[in-house]
Amino acid sequence: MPAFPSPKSKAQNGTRKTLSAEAAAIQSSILHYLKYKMGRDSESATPRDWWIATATAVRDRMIERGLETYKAHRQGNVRRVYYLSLEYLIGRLMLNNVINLGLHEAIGEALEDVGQNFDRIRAQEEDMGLGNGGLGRLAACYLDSLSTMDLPAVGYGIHYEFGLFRQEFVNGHQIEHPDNWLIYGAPWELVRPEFTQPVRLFGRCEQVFDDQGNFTWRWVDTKTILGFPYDIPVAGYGTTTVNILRLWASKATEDFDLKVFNEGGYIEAVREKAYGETISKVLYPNDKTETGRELRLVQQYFFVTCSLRDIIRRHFSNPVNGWDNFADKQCIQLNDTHPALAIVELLRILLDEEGMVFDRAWDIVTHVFAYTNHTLMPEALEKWSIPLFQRVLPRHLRLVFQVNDHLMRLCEEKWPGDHEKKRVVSLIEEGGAKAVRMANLSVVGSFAVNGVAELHTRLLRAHLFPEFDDLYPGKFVNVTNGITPRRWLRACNPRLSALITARIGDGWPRDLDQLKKLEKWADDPGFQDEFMAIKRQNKVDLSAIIKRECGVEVSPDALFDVQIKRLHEYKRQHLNLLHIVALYRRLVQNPQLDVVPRVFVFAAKAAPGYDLAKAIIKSINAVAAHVNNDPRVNGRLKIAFLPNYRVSLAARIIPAADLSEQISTAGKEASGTGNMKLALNGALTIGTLDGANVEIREEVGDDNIFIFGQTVEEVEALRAEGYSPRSHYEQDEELRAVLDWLGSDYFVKGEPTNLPAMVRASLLEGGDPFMVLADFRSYSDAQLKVDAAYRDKRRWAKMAILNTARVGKFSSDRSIRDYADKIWKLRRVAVD
Ligand code: 26Q
Repeated sequence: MPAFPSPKSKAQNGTRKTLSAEAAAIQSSILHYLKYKMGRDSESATPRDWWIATATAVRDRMIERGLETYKAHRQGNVRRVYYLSLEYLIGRLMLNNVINLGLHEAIGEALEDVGQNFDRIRAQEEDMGLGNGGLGRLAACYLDSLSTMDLPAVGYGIHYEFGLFRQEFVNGHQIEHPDNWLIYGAPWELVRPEFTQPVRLFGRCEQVFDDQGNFTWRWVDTKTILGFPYDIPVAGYGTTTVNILRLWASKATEDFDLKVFNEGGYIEAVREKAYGETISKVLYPNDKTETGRELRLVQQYFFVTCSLRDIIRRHFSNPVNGWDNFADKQCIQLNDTHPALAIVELLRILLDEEGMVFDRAWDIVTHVFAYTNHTLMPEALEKWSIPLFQRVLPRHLRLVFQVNDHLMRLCEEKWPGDHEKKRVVSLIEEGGAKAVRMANLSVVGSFAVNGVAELHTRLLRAHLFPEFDDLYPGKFVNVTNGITPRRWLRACNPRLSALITARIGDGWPRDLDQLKKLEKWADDPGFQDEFMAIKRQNKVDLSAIIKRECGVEVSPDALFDVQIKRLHEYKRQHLNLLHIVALYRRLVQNPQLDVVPRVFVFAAKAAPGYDLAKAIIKSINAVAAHVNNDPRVNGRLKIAFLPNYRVSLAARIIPAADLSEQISTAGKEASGTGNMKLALNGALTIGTLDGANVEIREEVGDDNIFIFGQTVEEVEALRAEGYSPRSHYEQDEELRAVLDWLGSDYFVKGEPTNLPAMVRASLLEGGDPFMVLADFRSYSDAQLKVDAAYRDKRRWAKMAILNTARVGKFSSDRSIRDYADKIWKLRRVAVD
């Protein structure tokens, strides 16, 4: 640490202020990095220089705690959990890190003292967008909770060079751009070349005799690349624990195909070398057109083998450890099936490298892994075609068959002669193109399988995996998702956080059930006024963002109606759109109509190859452009589709929301987590009985939520009897008019393609697979109830307060406690 002569420098206004010791120390550290890392002094530094210097100074403090944490875990030879996820949707780290480290005030002081502003500096940070949506954000929330609860954990993932695409709208159409988040450097991460791992791919299998005279398999003629780790420290809130997130980047080996090179194939050798760097280049968007891509399989294997070897290395770095206690000390959580190859890879290592017999190896494997399922939709379950699997991982494919033989014997014992049972549980899909079923592999290879909400887990057991539930009693458990209150209240909503702390003290960020204490002021007009004044101020802030990003002027006194999530048919953004068009029509047909002024806020990315999702975006934008500028509407209806939805934008929208749209077809949304963030910030939910909405209703009470639409049972019954969207179209005059209006060229006059007509067609000729039309009237009626509630300011305030007060259950700390108790059997480890 350099000696800076005076930690007390002059603020720009010329006044001198005495800094706290902590502020002085961090200021000295920031100025050091500004000079020796960025090559700047405070005069010449740009905001970006300040941000990197500040982040580096903060990182130093995390490294110190990280070393202590690692020491405590190693010395205790403690049981650890490894969270394997292809996605981490982290967003920005600066504010959360300084809050978790307890440095928020000191940093603000230190920067102000040199004429800088912390909020302006932290705005320089690029979002780390290494995920698609809910699943990736869940992984990020869980890391925060694992550290906060002092649980020994390592997150593993891929160091994508490009995260999820950046979205822009051109004439209302989504345009994708690469997300070059690393371009100005990534100051949080630490490179760890000493833990580089080799990764073998392709090649073929051959049988040879080993030293014991056994005929065994060898995987030969493989190509080798390298996995290069980057560590991101993850600090807990108000505790010393700093766990790490280790992300693997691929590199070519130096001697990559020297043979080709020496034979004069220079260009070919360089091309092959480039392949090595391609593997971690880009995050795949969750896109049905992208299924079955070889590079995606290679990514999965790459990350899985690097992580497993790292886990094994760490286990054996303690001489008292061996394979006998591997499953006692190490537990691996699979975030969906994306890392499920780990099951086969560990089996391969035990059989081929450690020379174990199958039964012992399989026994170890099946005591290490646990699997989280995030979807019931059959088309979203991962499958890999056998020829592709064979080409990339020939040895692993044989092992899949071997495990399948084992499974078939188990089935024969349980259901003698029942071939249908065997067909459905098999790891291999037969008939047509053969494929490996990754979900089945995950269930068979894990000691626990969990769904992510009560309803989801019930359907998982009853509909998706009934045979497995029979075969493995007790394997299926529920862990309802959660969100970290540090990011999703404390950091993103400082005004509400301050109000809450003033009333109930500062214990709530680590014990969210304490919010219940707010209930006693739900009817108190003074508290209601303060609560709603904060909501209004947050809406003023969001209005400025809407003006800047969409060019739309909105009033903070309108009801802010928010739907923010990936664009997908099952999430039914088009149901929301149909209601907006219906409202617009009522207004223009009856100009005196007394409606509650509303701002409809959307934010969503569509997968690049998902044409209907893109058509829905275009349709919302087209209706927005029209409605926002219709003088007859007189500002009572505004629609803002904010581009480039991402974590840092969510953090601005959520505190300003009055109404949270959670309107998926019942049975389709596994959980949802945006619903929890919005309720926590005092938005009321309008929603179906789907995913975690069911549990949100249980917590907040029937009077404080707007439930509509068909239940799962009703959806199933309707499907069984034959659903006819036409009949709804014919019987509901308004719905018919809205669909026909949308399907005309009215909103897209003069444009070459009519995408709203495509949306209409999907709902009629397309059969309306997500039953939008069946739920339209019930949704529209529920929206009338929302209006009535909003008109009564006292009633609304009470409902909003009770939402905040009653959603403590959805803290990710509770989820992690559930995982630790029910699945991981993991204990807290105090770090000095
Ligand atoms: C698959 C194959 C190829 C490329 C990408 C993918 C892929 C990537 C991401 C498939 C799925 C995902 C993400 C799924 C996801 O986010 N699911 C959501 O998980 C949340 C956390 O549990 C739930 O709250 C949501 O209900 C669920 O939709």
